[in-house]
Amino acid sequence: MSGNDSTNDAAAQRTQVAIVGAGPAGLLLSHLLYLHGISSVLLETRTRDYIEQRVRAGVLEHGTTEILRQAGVHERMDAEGMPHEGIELRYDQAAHRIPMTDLTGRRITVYGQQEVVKDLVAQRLADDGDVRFEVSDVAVHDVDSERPTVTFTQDGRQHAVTADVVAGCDGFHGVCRPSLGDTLQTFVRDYPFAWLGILARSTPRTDELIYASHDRGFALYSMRSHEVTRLYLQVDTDETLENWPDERIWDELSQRFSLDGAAWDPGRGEIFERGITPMRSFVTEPMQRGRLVLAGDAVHIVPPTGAKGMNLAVHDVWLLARALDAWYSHDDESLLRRYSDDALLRVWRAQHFSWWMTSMLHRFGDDAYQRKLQIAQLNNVTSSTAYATALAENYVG
Ligand code: FAS
Ligand code: PHB
Repeated sequence: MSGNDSTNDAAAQRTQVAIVGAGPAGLLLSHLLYLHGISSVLLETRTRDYIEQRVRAGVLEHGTTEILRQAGVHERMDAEGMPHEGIELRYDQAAHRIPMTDLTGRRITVYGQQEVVKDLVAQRLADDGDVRFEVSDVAVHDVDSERPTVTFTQDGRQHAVTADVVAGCDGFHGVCRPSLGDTLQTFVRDYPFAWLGILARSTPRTDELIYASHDRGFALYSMRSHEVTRLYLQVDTDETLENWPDERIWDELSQRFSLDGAAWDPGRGEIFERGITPMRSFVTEPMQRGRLVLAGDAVHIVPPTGAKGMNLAVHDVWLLARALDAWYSHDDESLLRRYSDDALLRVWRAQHFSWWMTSMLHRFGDDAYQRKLQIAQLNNVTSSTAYATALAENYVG
């Protein structure tokens, strides 16, 4: 077969929505469109195993669990997810519970992002969804036309998918954002620290999450099940996992979670997953151009302190699916035209909340004034119902 045969073989497939990226955003969008009777092709560079094992977010806000229930992909979440009604703020050697459900009537659900991904992949495949794993050389073309196209390579052959709309759900390092062209504006804030995250085989010692603001730095106690804990430590941006053997991780966590002047043992166990995540706030505006629309981490990033990343991605695609349904079902393009404006209202609210939680809880070097402000803020939040309610409303979503 000659070199150009593969090109000739690439018959341009036709679909309504071409989706780039099979993270929570792309997978949920593909499923929501299916429920509306809208066809899509979903392209993913990684393998199915890889995306289903990738450890990331852990907290589903109220709105996200409602969207997943309405979409019919909630069975395992409801069976295995852990409903939580409060969080604990720990500072100055004392524990302070924020009774979120008492204050808002809503709760969060602790259920790993990779579990959401597994549920969505299973549902798409059960519905014969067109999901292409291990593609490469993905490129977006003609986004200002009425027939944008996505080209890619799979199994050594070039392919092309022509659509009415291209949805860029390919995360922060994806290829779609640059196609927004030079009209876009980016807003960035980098933080002088990162998070070292671990998964450990250990029975959780608490029923709820603990956010600890210690003079040595921030720490977070979370979980994935009754047998696995998820813990994070604030570390310097240039830290490496090699500098953090298990013993050092556990000792540092014990110090940062200390109570009443004594170290607090988070429950040691085998650490079977670890990683370091940089912390940044990032937004691109607008989130669309012509027939290209972006959703999730492809167009915004929040520091995970507010547990908003994945929840924002879910909200974006819920708005986008609703807009595309109005366009296809009623020839009403108004929601699609204002998708970016509508999504950015919630994006910026989550940006502010994530920045506020990050600024309140992390150590910023030896800035003694900042530390005093943080303690004053924490005293406010843990003594004022109004302040606690504001935190709870933003956290539960
Ligand atoms: P994703 O990045 O999840 O998915 C994008 C997908 O596109 C990926 O599968 C990628 O392989 C694929 N892709 C990339 N380029 C492509 C191309 N050219 N062609 C085709 N496919 C392509 N959020 C929290 O709330 N709490 C946390 O603790 C937390 N921890 C995180 C840790 C890390 C290391 C990272 C990176 C993020 C973390 N987040 C956390 C945020 C995270 O959960 C995101 O908000 C969430 O994954 C967003 O989902 P998507 O927008 O679908 O993007
Ligand atoms: C998690 O469980 O991974 C988690 C929980 C809360 C956060 C961030 C991450 O703010």
